[in-house]
Amino acid sequence: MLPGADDAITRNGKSLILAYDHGLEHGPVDFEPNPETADAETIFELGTHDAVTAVAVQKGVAEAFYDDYAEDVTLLAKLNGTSNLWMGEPDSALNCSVAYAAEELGADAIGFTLYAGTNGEVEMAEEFRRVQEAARAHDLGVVMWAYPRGQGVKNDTKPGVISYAARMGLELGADVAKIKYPGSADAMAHACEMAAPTKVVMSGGSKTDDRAFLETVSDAIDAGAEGLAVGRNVFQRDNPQEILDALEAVIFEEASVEEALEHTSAAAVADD
Ligand code: FBP
Repeated sequence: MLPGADDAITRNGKSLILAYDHGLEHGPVDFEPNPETADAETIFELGTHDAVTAVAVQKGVAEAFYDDYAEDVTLLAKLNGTSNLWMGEPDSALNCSVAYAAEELGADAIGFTLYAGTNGEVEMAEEFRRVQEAARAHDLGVVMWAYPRGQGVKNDTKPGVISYAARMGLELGADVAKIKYPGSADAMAHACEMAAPTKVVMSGGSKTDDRAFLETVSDAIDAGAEGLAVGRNVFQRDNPQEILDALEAVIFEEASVEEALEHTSAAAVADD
């Protein structure tokens, strides 16, 4: 971890990364709950919300859409990724170089998925080494999608697996490790301690209701996470702006979940 390397993707030391690589990782099915989100412009518009500190996309989406948002949105270029159609051991193709991300796309940070526990872990870690060192040379922050999975991993959200993933972020030189929530605030706190000084952001996961989602985010922040990297829990909602307002309150304004819920329509309905 290089002190300050995550500055470009934080606001007052906290971050909310809007992840939008789902078209590659999961396919168009992820856009079905909110069909206009198939259009990346919808996401870049959300990226202009004050709460969003960076938008994470693959190279092709950045090439097609980022120019119009370069003034208002910080770009995190996700360098590797694989479709859900791939049936082999978990692996992730390097789709974009660090130099291309920095010089052609205008990225401020890069993202890289590392599947510890897969048969391809050694090759992925070697690739991460090349990417991490190139990112240093280009002054780009490094976010590791630290997702243990594959034959070596029976339960990918077990506390010991998640703290191991977080620690790998530190060991391999990530500035930020993006990890799944390990089920409790204590386990999240332990994972954050194991990663330090590498920062930790919580991965959003599949869509849950407003209260459950905000409670998990709030627990993660209280446990020491720097913030959140989230996709479906924002863009699959009927009103993504509202949940961004609520997340801004929890992540940046130390609001309680009750206070944050005031930003959502669920609260408005309850008041009627
Ligand atoms: P979500 O908040 O929608 O879970 O997005 C976070 C993310 O890491 C995305 O960047 C990625 O596309 C997706 O999750 C991968 O999910 P998984 O590999 O668990 O299916």
